[in-house]
Amino acid sequence: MQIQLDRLQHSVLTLAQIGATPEGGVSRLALSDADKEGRDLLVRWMRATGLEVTIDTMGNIFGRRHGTDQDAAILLIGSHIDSVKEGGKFDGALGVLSALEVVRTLNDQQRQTRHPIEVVAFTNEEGVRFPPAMLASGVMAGHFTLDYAYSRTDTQGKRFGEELARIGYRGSRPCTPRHFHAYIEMHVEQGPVLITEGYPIGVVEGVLGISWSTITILGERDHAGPTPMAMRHDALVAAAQIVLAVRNLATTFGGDMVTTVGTLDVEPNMINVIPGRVVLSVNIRDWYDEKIRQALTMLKEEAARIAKTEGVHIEVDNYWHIAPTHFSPEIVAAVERSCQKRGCQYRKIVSGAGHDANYLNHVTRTGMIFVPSIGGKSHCPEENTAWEDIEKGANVLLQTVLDLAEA
Ligand code: HGY
Ligand code: MN
Ligand code: MN
Repeated sequence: MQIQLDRLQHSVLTLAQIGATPEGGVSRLALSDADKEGRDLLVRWMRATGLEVTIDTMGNIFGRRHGTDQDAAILLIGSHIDSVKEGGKFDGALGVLSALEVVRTLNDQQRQTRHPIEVVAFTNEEGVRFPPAMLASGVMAGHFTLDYAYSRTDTQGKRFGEELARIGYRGSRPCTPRHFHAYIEMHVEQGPVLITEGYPIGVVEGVLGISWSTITILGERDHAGPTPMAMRHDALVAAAQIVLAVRNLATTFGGDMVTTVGTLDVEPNMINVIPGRVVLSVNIRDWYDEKIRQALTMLKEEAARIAKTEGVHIEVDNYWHIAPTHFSPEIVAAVERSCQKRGCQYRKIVSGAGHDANYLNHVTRTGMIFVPSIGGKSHCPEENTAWEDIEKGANVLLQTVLDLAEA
């Protein structure tokens, strides 16, 4: 039994038209009009595939295919369809649409499974409009309350709960764990390992731990002309030292550690005014939780030193932390067996990118299947994966479903 690549390709390219950017990427920020349009299309496709669609209180979309044993645990397969701004057409969408393609293939072959199968699209995996990331899977895993999630606001002050209702996806089903058998997520690697080493499949063993912080620097806004240098409390000069300190954490700790300042807002951001306030984001990731915590402590100490030297006030708000994820050895083995059955070359791999699978791993046995990213690129319009690799990945997902759902 093989998936139908042309059908999967058509679905991916059709969804990619929604929020398409001129450079060939997609902007489908969570709960935006483009996200709603993508959701509506997915729900239409699910219904056309004979799936029973339900929406939960976080807007997660579930398409259910009944099994022969209604009491059997649910095999959950999927990912997310929200994107970063000007992201790629495969991040998230490929996992949801490959899961749908698996169900379409089972339908074509009239194959029944003992376990029910549900295709899922999780809300706000990216967390770029409403931080933190993986918010909806995090609510399901009990790591965030519904109130916390609904209260998250974007830079325009719009609240998550209201935006979810506005797009018509504030469902009634509680966003809580159900009787799940396992969760499998197919995803592009978003890094350079598989493409460099020439493997079409990555059997994912886990995900780096992630820590997100906001650093606010309060200096003194003043005239850029008559203010002598010795009198200045320049928030941006302090911020610049923080940015370098963040990068140097990775150099100091080495190993898998990656550190990023992705956003930096300067106020009032005018050529003739000494910046009075700067807000920047800090993203620290590593395979060892202790190293993440040590890095954060080191950064806070560095910030205190910079604050003193520059005569500014610095606040570090570490608002999100998810420990490194180790996926279920049973599911990792099931994915590995599928590769062997399908004759696919693979290598074990750890994910540097966060996924809803991080939180599902707290709810049920979880595993992931990676396919290569050309040039290792992602979260940008250049994100791309060869269709023959996508075909292999989707067939490994199909095989894993046949085995776990007991076709
Ligand atoms: O940030 C991440 O790793 C994910 O893409 N949200
Ligand atoms: Mn993703
Ligand atoms: Mn992403």
